[in-house]
Amino acid sequence: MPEVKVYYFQLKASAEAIRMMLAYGGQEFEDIRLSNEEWAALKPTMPFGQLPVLEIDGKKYAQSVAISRYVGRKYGLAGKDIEEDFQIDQVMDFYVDLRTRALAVFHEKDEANKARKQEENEKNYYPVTLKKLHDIITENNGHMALGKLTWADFVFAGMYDLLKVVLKIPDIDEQYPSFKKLQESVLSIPKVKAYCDKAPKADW
Ligand SMILES: N[C@@H](CCC(=O)N[C@@H](CS)C(=O)NCC(=O)O)C(=O)O
Repeated sequence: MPEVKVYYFQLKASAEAIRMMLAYGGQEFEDIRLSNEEWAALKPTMPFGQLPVLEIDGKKYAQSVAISRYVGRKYGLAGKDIEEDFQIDQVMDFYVDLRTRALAVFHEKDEANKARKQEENEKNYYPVTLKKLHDIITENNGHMALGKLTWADFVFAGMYDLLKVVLKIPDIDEQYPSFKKLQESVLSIPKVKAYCDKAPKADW
């Protein structure tokens, strides 16, 4: 078995899908959760100076979605041809647009800008985008694409707790019930559940 390490912070966020898929694939891995001080020393050694990073037998792989796609392919969580892969990728890109926009507000330092962007998203962007995503998941039998479990479901499930924090929609589980159901369906896969039960606790 290859020697596998996942480097990230003491969070689930964008590393959790990778950790859960490794568990799903029965791959043992070293779950390295860095403090800010440890990260400062390691940052120059990482491909893009950011995390998460997956290391396999000393080779480092970066970018959370690219890693998730790669690990997903390894464990039978991708499409059967390039057309099916496209179905997964287009929903993933739609989801990444949402994530990027929400995180931009979350990280905004200027309070006035933050409030303005949040209001704009709440008025014009989140309702349309979240409804679309909810409809996609509903039409796909509770999944992101192809009507079945794929690596995109792991990305959604792993990030959902953080997404809730950054979107600031208190009743999101009730407004878009497919989201919570999708997360629960991934987290209840026996090998994934076994990993989650043992993993260090993190809110998001
Ligand atoms: N597009 C990248 C974004 C990576 C990213 O922004 N990572 C953050 C944590 S989520 C990070 O490494 N921050 C610390 C730093 O930039 O020094 C991905 O999805 O992996």
